[in-house]
Amino acid sequence: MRDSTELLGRPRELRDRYQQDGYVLLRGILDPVEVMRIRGAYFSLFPEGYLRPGTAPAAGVYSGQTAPAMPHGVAGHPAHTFVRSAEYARFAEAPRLAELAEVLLDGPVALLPRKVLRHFDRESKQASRAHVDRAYPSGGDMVTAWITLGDCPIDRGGVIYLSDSQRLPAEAGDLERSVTDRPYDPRPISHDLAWTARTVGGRWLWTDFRVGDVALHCPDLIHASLDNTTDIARLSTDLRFQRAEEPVDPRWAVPWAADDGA
Ligand SMILES: O=C(O)CCC(=O)C(=O)O
Repeated sequence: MRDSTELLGRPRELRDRYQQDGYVLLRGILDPVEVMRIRGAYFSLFPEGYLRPGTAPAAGVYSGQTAPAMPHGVAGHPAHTFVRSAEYARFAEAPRLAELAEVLLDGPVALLPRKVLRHFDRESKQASRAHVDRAYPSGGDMVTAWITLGDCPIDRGGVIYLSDSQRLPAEAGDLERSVTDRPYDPRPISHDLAWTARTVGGRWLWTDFRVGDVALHCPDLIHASLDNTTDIARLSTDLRFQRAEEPVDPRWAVPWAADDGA
């Protein structure tokens, strides 16, 4: 990924870069101590045994056990609880993030209440399929902030972007959805990322994310995430901002649950 941190403080150039690339990667814009505090608060919610004994919650070192019993993000799972906490709300509502979204969307923005928390450990054998956020309606023009909650080097499975895919005609993704492990779901393009790049064109762009970094992408940029092949849990949040004057899709006006179907 191209690093656009040098454009902070030059709003017009940052917006131009976002429009050109479909994303901007900004290094070190959040306080690492605060981000690690949030990471620690989340992992503190897990039952004893989930984290490796003797390690701090903020380290998020997976013990190899598969607790908790319920799937990620459904009622009763720590992610479901955490996205409803005042602590997480304060983090998500940081003025720094909304200010950046205002620069990219060129006007006042609103943070959508449906804020997603993604946690993948090695055992989950899960990552995000290639998709565009436009396929998950939330209203009009919007920008997604992908925030790593802790370091996320490539082997921990961060977000990746398919270069220039935001320029594809809207129908391109629909036409190509022939290789998918979710044939009943028209939203993901494919679980096969190599096939997606070969078919749609472009290169997958990646980076080693460090705590404090944020990537912001437009709703038409194809993105996915990689497998976590390490013992350290990967944790991130997706925050979506849209122009303040636009109506909010009711599905995005309520807190996220992994099984809400939105
Ligand atoms: O963090 C990831 O794996 C990507 C999540 C994502 O793109 C989404 O929730 O729309």
